[in-house]
Amino acid sequence: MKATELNKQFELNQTVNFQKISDGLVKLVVNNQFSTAEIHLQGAHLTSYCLNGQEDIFWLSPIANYQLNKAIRGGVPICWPWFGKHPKDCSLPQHGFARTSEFSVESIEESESGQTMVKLVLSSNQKTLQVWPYQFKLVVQFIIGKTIEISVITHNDANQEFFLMEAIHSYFAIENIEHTRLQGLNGLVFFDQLIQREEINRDDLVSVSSEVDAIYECPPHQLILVQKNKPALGITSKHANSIVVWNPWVDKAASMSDFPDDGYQNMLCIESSNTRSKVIVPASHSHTLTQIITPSVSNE
Ligand code: TA6
Repeated sequence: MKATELNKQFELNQTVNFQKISDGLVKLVVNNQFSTAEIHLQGAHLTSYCLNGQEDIFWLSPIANYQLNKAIRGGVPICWPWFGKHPKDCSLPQHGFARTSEFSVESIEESESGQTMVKLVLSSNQKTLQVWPYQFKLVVQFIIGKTIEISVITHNDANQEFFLMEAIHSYFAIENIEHTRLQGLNGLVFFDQLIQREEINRDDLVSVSSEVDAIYECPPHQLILVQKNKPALGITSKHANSIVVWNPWVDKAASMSDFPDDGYQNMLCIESSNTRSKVIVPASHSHTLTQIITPSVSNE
């Protein structure tokens, strides 16, 4: 549906506006009393969230692609219904097909407390059934206010159970990666994707000084992202069996055409996810993965 039609259908006292980007792509801009956000209908891909008057919580590549069937580099891509390479067919897109699929708008509402609640939906179709043979309805829900809550809600409309892997693949904006720590992963087992081996993390404050691609198992509900000159940020996960921590560092950053060579210094991916073991969704049941970001928390 075009931006003009969407603006007519979902006019919400000037707090939401649909804008045409390019290539027929449309993004939703939310501007309420607490914060602003931008969500692309392709992939239900959030690319910005700021408390009013403050800096963006998320990192977005300045050389990202905005094209049909291309994932945007940065913000919060939704990896679904698989994570990483497809387990059987490497010709299929990495991280599943949700992030390059066209979502439609199910609803946009304002809560009594002034939050904006957006639901975008992708239902199984001929194209998805060719790569993933199950009937489904995928809803990505955003609750935008003093915090931002992102939920990936999978409805199994098939007559059999299915398995899935998924990640809310959040790129957090970092002032300086060398002065950044991630608190709360002490003692956890993690799978190091770079050396394909399980390790145990012994640091309560995880730092990054080289390429990291780690999948932490059975994470705590809340992590805290600590930076030198910025408020500590709370990252809460619900129904996640893993947390992925990724920074490409120098060489991998240079190898990506949509990622600035020095971009690794100002981003860190912290992903609420189900990647170390598959999620089983029984027929006619649903599963919800959630990440809640609180822009300023105490890290005492
Ligand atoms: O979440 C970490 C990861 O799986 C890395 O291995 C890296 O591939 C990253 O995702 C980005 O993947 P993308 O397909 O968006 O380039």
